[in-house]
Amino acid sequence: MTVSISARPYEFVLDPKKVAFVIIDMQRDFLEPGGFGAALGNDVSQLRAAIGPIGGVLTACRMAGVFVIHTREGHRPDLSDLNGAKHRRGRFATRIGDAGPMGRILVRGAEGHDIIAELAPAVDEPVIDKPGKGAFYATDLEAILRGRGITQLILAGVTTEVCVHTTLREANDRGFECLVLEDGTASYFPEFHRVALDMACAQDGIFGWVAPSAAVISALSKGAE
Ligand code: C5J
Repeated sequence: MTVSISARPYEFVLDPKKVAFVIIDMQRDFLEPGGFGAALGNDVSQLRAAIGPIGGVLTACRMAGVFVIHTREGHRPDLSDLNGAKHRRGRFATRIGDAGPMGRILVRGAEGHDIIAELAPAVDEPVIDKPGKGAFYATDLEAILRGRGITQLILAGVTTEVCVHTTLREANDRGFECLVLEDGTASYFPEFHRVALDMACAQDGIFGWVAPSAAVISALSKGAE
């Protein structure tokens, strides 16, 4: 049974059996002091507004049996998957791979690389470790989605204009129908967040749809009835 979600630019018809909820990079490195986001000079508290809405949709997805996937941005401890261009960018004092209060910055296995406790993955929810901004680049995400017959994605996480948008564009070109959670995404720059959401659904949905978490939760609860 499909359910209709009130969204921009027009309603999104969701099929709970063919949709995946993809939660992007809700990691301590981006959301907590001392991580990658803070090392770049950002006010990390800006991102916390997305936690509640994501948590609400996560609970609704789990109750409705919707497939959930988490991603983490980070690199191998030997940094062999970190290209020089990414390593050099930013010119900040503490760089990827350097020691920080939560372990090495953006390195797999460090405390900062963990997903925040509030949104901890369940045992049956795959966690995709990605070296890039997009979740499809150099990962097995597409194989996992295709293997389960997934054709629609609900995208949430941080940051709206970087990893969420890159993943949205990658997914769009691969033929997935994407809905971005308006209040379940966040940026260190509120203006970028607003404009990134507008861009996602501009021109009658050039990359997809945008909707608030409440609309998704309400639709999922109907789908589960
Ligand atoms: C960034 C991300 N902003 N997850 N990563 O570097 O958006």
